Amino acid sequence: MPGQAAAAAVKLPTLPRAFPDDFLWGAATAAYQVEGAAAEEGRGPCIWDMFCRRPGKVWHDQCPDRSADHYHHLKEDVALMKAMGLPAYRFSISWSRVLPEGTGAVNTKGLDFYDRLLDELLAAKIQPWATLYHWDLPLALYHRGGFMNRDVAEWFGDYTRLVARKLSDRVTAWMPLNEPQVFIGSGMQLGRHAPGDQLRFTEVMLAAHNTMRCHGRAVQVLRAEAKQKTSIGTAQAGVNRIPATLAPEDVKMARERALATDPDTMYSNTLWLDAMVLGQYPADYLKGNAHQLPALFATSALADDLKQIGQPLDFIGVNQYQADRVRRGKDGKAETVPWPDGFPITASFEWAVAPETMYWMPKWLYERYKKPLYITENGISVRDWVGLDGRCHDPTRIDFTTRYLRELGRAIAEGVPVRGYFHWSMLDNFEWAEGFKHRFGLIHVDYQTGKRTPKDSAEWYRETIASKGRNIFS
Ligand code: PNW
Repeated sequence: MPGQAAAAAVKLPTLPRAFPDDFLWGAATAAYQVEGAAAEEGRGPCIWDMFCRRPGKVWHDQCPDRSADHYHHLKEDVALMKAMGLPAYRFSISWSRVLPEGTGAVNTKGLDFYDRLLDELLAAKIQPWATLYHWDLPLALYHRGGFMNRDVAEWFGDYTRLVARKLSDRVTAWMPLNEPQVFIGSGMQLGRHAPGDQLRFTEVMLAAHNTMRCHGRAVQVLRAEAKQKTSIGTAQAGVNRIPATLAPEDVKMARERALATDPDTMYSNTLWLDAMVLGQYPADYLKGNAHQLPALFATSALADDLKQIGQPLDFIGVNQYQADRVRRGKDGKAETVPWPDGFPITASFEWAVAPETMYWMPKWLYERYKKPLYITENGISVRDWVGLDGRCHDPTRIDFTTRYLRELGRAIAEGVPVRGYFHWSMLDNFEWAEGFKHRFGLIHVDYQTGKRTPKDSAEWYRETIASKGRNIFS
């Protein structure tokens, strides 16, 4: 408008020179993606073992029966982490390895595997960070209704108690669930992940609600059973929005969208975090789905459930990969801005490279929830292979991670309490419906021989950790 000066662009904090001394560096994996040994030593099948055997569901019908065979390479893998100078390792426990039927009889050998893993990690001075559920529901529990069955919260609580009694003397931090957005949304609504269901929203929401009850129950059990002072959080799929420009109205719109929900979908930050941290479902979600909420939502049971779901948490973990760009549209509403021709994408899912998500999302999540944050996953799939020189050169991963960590440094410079970062992934592994197509590891794995080859990025990460990230900002 003539005469009206454009508002000054939002000013970003300048980059620091290093990460804080007590910043925690780590790398992550998940049981089903790396362990292999699918039918060994008493492990029961999980929903992914069933899903992988449905033709056409996984790329080239691949099954991770062996995968990176971490189950048999435990000592070697921890030695590789030690050589990297890794201070923390995030892994998950396979429910059906310790309880083959999901409830009842314990598989001692399965539990022993995690026992040995923890001993190795502690001997290498690596902090163990444990996820209790990274998408591998025991198949026997799916047969009993899985997350549709209200009893699932007690099943999960019993599993948590068993694990806590055996392992909590050594685990530093716990995350009951990894990315419920994805395992409920893609698994039960979209049918792209195990168990492959395509249910109506009402049923999906009931499953989501029961999933959150699992989370709350597990937090209660961990607080009661933990044998040492423990830190409990959650690992969420960041549903990320970044401003298309630094114009104040674009920043405002992106923030609004990052903290909003859309009806019909499990993909948002606030559906899950409002329930887990604030003990309530977001009003926009209840309104947008008012015509299709489970009957339970109209009863007094809901308030009791939310009390259980909203257990005090010590931190929020977010997994950060990609983002959408948002601006204020002509009608004054938020609109998604298409990426320009030739924009950089990663090998997996053609995700946009959007480092700014590491600045904006922690900042906004902190403003809403006032909890310390960890980046519980961040990384990139690259079409890596071992070269003729016997080494695995992955400059793209180094460049990607440098860009993302710079923006995380910006958030920390502004005072956002981001306490640590876990790279996804420690090892190449099974990428769910994408099979072995994608390689996310700092360490290359030859799935035929089990041979590990640390990539250039593993050496780079070692230098990053040792220099507290000074190499990132110089
Ligand atoms: C995460 N998204 O999945 C999982 O926690 C890992 O198991 C997985 O290997 C890794 O990211 C890489 O894909 C995601 O749609 C799935 O934004 C989907 C999204 C994000 C993360």
